[in-house]
Amino acid sequence: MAPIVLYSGPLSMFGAKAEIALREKGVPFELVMVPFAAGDRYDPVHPEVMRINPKRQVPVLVHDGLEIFDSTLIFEYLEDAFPEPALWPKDAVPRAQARLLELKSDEIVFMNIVRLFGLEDTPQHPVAVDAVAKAYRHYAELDANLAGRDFIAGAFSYADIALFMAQFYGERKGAMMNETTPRLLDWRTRVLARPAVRTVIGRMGAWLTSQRRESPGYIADAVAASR
Ligand SMILES: N[C@@H](CCC(=O)N[C@@H](CS)C(=O)NCC(=O)O)C(=O)O
Repeated sequence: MAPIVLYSGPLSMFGAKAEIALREKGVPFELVMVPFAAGDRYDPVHPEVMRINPKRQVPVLVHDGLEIFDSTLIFEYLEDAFPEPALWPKDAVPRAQARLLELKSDEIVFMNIVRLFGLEDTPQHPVAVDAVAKAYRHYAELDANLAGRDFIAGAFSYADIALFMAQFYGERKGAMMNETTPRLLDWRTRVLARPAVRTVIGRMGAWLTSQRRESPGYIADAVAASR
């Protein structure tokens, strides 16, 4: 079987989702880092990304003749192709609930965080206030949901990977998790302790530092370990 190739980018939160999943599965892969334009506006230029993904976005995954894009679709392929260790719950209802949580991280938490891009220095801007309020509303729901659980869908799952990456951007852009959601803070510590997560987030933090950009304090150990 040909090795998996993952096209990602140094600051790609969706690429990081796919890479963390590959590492959690213990599947060997080749990582191609696609150069991005400066700032947070991405501009992948790799010819393979442009050929495979009409949206010109990373992540893109190539495996044995299969060429797919979109981090959530990549999760589904990895689960089908490499069932162990399982990263979705087994039964239909908890599985659907976990998938919904994964989708909400991308499409509710992260989409509100995207609204903060460019407003980092004007947190009182009405758009920023609204975006943070919406992200916090979701954090509060997740915090309540974590009562009696270590991870947001029970066992560690793709839903945790997606939320971890969304909140990482929230931390950088002004929707930081705080003591009003203490279970989420503990959850974050648990997720960050996973070697797959530490590796990917540590390298991302080191990249930010190399560009003289700030990286959240809570990943400092992972960044130091990645050097
Ligand atoms: N829904 C897609 C989103 C992918 C995405 O937005 N990728 C960003 C990098 S994190 C990108 O390549 N953006 C470049 C662009 O939109 O031109 C996924 O889950 O993979």
